[in-house]
Amino acid sequence: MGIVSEYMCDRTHGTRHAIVIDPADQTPDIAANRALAAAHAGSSMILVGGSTDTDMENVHATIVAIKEALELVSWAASQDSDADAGSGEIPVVLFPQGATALSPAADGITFMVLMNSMDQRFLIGEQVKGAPFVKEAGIEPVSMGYLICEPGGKAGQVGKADLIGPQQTERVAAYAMAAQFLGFRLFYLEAGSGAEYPVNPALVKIARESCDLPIIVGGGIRDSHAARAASEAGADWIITGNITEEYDDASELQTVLTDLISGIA
Ligand code: 1GP
Repeated sequence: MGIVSEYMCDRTHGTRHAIVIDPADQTPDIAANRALAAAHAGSSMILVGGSTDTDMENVHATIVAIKEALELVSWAASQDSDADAGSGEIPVVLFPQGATALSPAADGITFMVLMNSMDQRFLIGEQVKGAPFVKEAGIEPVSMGYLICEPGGKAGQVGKADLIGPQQTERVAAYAMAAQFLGFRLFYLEAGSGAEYPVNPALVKIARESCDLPIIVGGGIRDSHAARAASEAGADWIITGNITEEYDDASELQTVLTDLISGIA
């Protein structure tokens, strides 16, 4: 197992938090400031990706800016024993829309199958297209079963997902088992970025009971209450995207994320 895989699959920490940065929505500098605020608030990973309008150029520039910012803070912390340490240690991982939005600067990539897509492209097409780049660049792939639940948002539409309803526990159980049997390392339950409501905690709970994989939950989580509900249902990772983009002021964002993370720690 590679370093990023080991880090993401380590279930001894309790629930951890990660932000997702969409390079289509912000400049690399703003992304870097937001990533820093998240790291200071206690986030454990930065995912970079989006459903539309990302390409090699904006993804690469964003990842380079984030990594430089985190490294600088890490270096400063190593020079000053009173400083807030640890921010430089968190991985920056690709969470791509497809094979045309990759960067060799990433620490790893969630190498995913959109399990409930009706489109061959998201089941195996993009993966085959992107594999040579991932190999050549030496980016660590972490295989992931990705399942989109209602309301699904843009990810559901773009990915042509046959969405999982909030009460479809047996369906989720079967997908979770299949994800494990297929050898995936992670299982992600997605409600869609900006979703009006997050994944039903009952679906998280049945996924937890049906496989041994780390469970990632994202989409529509905007406060500590929703984060806690997912965490208590068995989520290993809570992902937030949109709330990160609502704050231009880094210290305000840090406060909001600190509150959200305190709900799951
Ligand atoms: C990324 O869906 C998450 O997978 C992010 O969702 O933007 O709603 O936090 P939000």
